[in-house]
Amino acid sequence: MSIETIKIVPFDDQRPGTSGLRKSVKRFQIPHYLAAFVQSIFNTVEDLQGATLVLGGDGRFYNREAIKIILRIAAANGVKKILLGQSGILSTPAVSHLIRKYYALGGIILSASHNPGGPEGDFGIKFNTTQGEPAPEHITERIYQNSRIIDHYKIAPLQAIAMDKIGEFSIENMQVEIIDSVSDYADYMETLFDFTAIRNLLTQGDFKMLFDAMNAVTGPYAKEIFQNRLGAARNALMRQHPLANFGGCHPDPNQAHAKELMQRLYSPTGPNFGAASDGDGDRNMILGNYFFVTPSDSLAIMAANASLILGYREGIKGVARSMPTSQAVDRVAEQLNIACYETPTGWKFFANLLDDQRISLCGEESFGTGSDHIREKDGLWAILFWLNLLAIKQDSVENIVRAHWAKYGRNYYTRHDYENINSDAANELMQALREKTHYLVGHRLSGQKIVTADDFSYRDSVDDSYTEQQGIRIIFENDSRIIFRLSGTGTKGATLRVYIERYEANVQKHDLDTQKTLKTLIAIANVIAKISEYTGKKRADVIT
Ligand code: VG1
Ligand code: CO
Repeated sequence: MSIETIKIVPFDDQRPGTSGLRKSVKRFQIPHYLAAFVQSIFNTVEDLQGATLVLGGDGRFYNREAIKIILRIAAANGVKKILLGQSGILSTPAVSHLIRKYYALGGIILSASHNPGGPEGDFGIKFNTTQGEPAPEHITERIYQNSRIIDHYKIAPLQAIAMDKIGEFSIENMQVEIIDSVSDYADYMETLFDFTAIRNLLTQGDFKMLFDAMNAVTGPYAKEIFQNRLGAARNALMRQHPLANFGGCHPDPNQAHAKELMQRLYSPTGPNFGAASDGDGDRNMILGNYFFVTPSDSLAIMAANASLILGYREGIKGVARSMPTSQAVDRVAEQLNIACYETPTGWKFFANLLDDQRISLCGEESFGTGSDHIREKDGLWAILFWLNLLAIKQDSVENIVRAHWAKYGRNYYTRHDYENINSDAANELMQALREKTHYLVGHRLSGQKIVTADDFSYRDSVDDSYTEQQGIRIIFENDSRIIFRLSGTGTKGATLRVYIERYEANVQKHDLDTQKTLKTLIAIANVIAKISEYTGKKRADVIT
């Protein structure tokens, strides 16, 4: 063995955020930066010797270079086998699935998800553990503490690494198996959904779908699943070829960043169903003709209809949503008489509830939905769920959503993001709000009494772990909510997210414009948090 030990000075900025370590590509390209973090993961993880790991990424700029470095470090650290996606490509949900299917010790995912890519864009790295879930906070914190003191890493010598062909090779004593990125995942989807019913929907009659892969990782998955296995038309996919810079766009499936898809759905001759996924394939946006489904509503509708779907026929055990996600799913859980958990933002907080079989479905307002089938949110899974539902109901997306509102009421919902603001100002804004919460309860604003004002904290009911400062909540007696938190995935300055929600039971009032009907709450949010003063911005940069 000719393993080299490279001495380094540790970096001080490797604390993982909401979803792994995310930095600019430029930062990751600094000599030893990526290697130091990878070695910190390996120093932290137990049972690494002789283990199997899954490795892959969303194909963004620096994906291949990072994989070569990681393979050499893994070989030097006693890993026995790496399952590597062909050409270095694996979506986040596919990694989670592969870890579970092949009983791997864990996996490394290379992605900055919805953040832009390319030499001027972002890169990221995330470690998932044995059940396929994002490492919990006590592990990410240990990785971070290690990264602050690490003074060397071990690496196998440079060698040519061919990752484009299915097959096997070795690096020192480690075996690398290049696997098809798509087939295991696609096979698994066939066990959860009625592919025959979906195929009939897509091939008989005049139903049309359009999927926007945003030039990100889901292109090859969508081609295999929607076209090869389900018979979708040739023109059912757009931006299907993965590009290292995502065509210069934000691979974020929302109304602001999937403009062309929106335009094509908002047309009299447009498709019946539209959908998009993000950089690493874990997010989803669902559209009908002239109709946008909020992610919070999507979760609620899935929960209400789960027992119709093959993989969930036994019924669902419970549901969970992240705290800022609208309370639409809570109403479904109440009707079904199942538990509904409220967790901090980030998928890792669902993992224990899924492992302990307390919940079957979970989701976030940020276009993320998933279930106990894996331990990540899953974009294509959510889209297949909707297609399966449409095939069963033989009705439009809009009618399904409206019927849901008629039964449960509608939670009007919006999120306003103020991006790239000064970090000190953002922290001051949050601190000032935190102090205000102490005397807001009992006050009336626009006629509504505030019943809760706090900084959300969470105690995990499975392992008792505790997490604080997860967002300021202001909750009114009529269930309206204003929530403020700072993003943990951005790489430039700070991003303030303001989440606004109002419940409307009256079906006569389910056709209002979201921004207009939430206007008063939006104004209250601005005044309470002094948003314009702290951020210098008159309006949000992105409204979803
Ligand atoms: C955002 C979303 C959060 C999501 C996270 C990772 O985090 O708000 O709900 O779990 O991104 O999603 P933040 O801290 O920026 O608000 V992904 O698709 O980047 O893996
Ligand atoms: Co993502």
